[in-house]
Amino acid sequence: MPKILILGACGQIGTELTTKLRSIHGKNNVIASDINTRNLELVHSGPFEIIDAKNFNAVRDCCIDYKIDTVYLMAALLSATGEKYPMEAWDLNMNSLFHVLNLAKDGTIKRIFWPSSIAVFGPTTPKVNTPQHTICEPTTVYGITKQVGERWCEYYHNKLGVDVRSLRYPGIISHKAMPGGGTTDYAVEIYHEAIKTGHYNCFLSEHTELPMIFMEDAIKATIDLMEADAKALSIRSSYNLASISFTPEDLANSIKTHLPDFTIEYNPDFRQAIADSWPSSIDDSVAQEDWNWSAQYSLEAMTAEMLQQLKLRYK
Ligand code: AKB
Repeated sequence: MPKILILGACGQIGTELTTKLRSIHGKNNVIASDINTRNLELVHSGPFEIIDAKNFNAVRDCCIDYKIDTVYLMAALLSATGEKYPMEAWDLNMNSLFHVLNLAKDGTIKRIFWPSSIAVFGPTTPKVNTPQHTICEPTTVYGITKQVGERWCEYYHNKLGVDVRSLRYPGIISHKAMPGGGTTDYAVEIYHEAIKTGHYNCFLSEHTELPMIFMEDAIKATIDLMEADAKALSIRSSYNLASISFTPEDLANSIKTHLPDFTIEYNPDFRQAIADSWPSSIDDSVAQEDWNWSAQYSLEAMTAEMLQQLKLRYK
């Protein structure tokens, strides 16, 4: 059984990753940690430690105390927050990565998952079916941290033998924990507002097409990659990952098939420029070839599931 530490476990992905990994490996083999205890359900569902991922000694001591072999580093400041707090984003996103890379280099831990993002791409990247290997000139602080992080992951693998694995996540849509500080967050907020008020004020314009993925698929991709045979992996920077691409208008229309009275208005803010710098669709054929990746959820299936789950929550 692997012994796993999740840093940033109370966030949008960490919450569901922790639950899934505990169901696979047993709750006592999956240590959840975050900077605070904001998700009480998670805190009480198995071992939990308060850890600031920027604090090397705290991360190292936890790895030693629990004899951790695998770390999922999910703590990060995302694109919109990164523009407001550039130095904080650099500090958290880079130093937490160096801490776990160095723990693997020293042999304290054996395997790392680190999320990258479609934010590594920029306005000079081909926008449609963005290839695995292409121009990456990100224009956001978050994108810069992810691009630099990818280079360091590949360096630590090639030069120092570190088993680090990574995915370039698209926007992730889920109904459990809310995302925070991202540009793709509109695609989660819209479902909550559709159920709560029947109206959404969208911060992106109606034709802004972005790559997205439903949480179930994102978790499956993460676990499949971590379970893949190391010899099959040709990418040690970060794999392109694709599922569905849609615009706010497409999403509103899919909600209207269930809630015909739903209305939407568009008032783009500073996040529009971030979205405009990102691809509209991603080519993930290398992930398909190396570790058999394929997504399950369509926009229609995701909308049906999101609305059903949120109706139960808000009823
Ligand atoms: C964001 O919008 O910042 C994130 C991402 C695409 O990495 N969801």
